Amino acid sequence: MLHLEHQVQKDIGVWRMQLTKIARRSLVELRVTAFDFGSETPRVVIRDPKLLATLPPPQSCKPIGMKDLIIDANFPRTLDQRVYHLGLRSGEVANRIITVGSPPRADAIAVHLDAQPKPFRLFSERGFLTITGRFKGVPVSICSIGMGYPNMDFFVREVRECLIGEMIVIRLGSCGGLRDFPVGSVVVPRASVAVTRNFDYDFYGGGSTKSEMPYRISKPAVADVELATILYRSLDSMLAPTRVIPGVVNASADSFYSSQGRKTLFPDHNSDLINHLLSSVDDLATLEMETFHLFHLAASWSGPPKPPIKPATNGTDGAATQSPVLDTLDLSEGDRPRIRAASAQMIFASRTSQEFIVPEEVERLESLSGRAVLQALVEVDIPGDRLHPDAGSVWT
Ligand code: R1P
Ligand code: URA
Repeated sequence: MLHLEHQVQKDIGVWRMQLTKIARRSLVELRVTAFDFGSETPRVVIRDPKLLATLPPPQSCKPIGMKDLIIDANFPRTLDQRVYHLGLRSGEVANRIITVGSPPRADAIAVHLDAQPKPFRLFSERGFLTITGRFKGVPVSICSIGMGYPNMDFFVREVRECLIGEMIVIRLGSCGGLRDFPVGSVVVPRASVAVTRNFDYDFYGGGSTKSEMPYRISKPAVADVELATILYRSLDSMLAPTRVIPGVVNASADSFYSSQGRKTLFPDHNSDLINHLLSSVDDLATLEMETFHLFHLAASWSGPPKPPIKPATNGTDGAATQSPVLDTLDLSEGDRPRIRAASAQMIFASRTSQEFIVPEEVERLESLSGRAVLQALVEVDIPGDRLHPDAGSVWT
């Protein structure tokens, strides 16, 4: 504990030197509400809305991130507490989130947000776009994250650091259909598997190795059942006559091309991949690139770290000592805020008929599906004590 306090004081000392221009008050007074015990140097995260309000306001036109002074190599943040790639800080992202792949899709969905308060909009230097406002009075965020597992990883981990309480995420993305569903249908998968290129396979030499397969299929990661049910009902009622299909399985690939069985100029050894996937994964219906990682991270997150109880070393009777701040983090399993995830997948490409969706249909589908996802998000019940505080947030 003494060691910890020493480290925290050291960090605060560095901050004090560098932040005096920004916040003319004693940093020792800060209400520090998150600690990371996993790294050698405990990390201090400010979530106190009053303090955050004294830091510079968000600059929606200036990209934030890589050129700012960063104070922690383990979980990089700028001095004004912004995460490194999304550029957000606490109070700029809501508990209920729709995540999409492209900024125009995010903007098309943002049209449905309430006019007041005016939605907050932040583009990060790395191309992540966050729009936060209210839908039917409920705080929501729309996050455009780009493509693939790494971007989903940045999004989930960095948003989780900016949020107090539950994190409810619905991905709205496009996909390829592997069954006879028409393009323009929407799928709500119950689970997803990862399909990854096996880099140990002999791709250059003709693939003679018998022991290695060119692609690997993971075990499934599952959607949150209640969230997926609410999502399906909302899409089904708002998209008619569009077909909405629940309960199938998705595969998230690490390439749009090779590990989705497409032919390019590269020797990808994938001519039999789609048949292999269909025969190996029950109920497989779609291929895209992010859902597995979202479900996997949501399932593996077990809440903020529980503070370790360390024996006292200051000559007392050895009883455990903890600060009042740390005590507030000592949550039992059932109390821990969760990450709950589901996915809505719009079939843009039919891999059976080779059809591709037309642009006018994309526009209609993205807007209607976006509205249905927002509706699903606001129908999810989050107890008041698991909501990020309104005070100091961009949605007040
Ligand atoms: C490929 O074209 C991209 O489209 C799909 C895939 O998952 C991949 O990201 O999703 P989005 O439409 O959300 O980007
Ligand atoms: N997105 C994908 O990842 N694959 C498709 O076939 C269509 C959209």
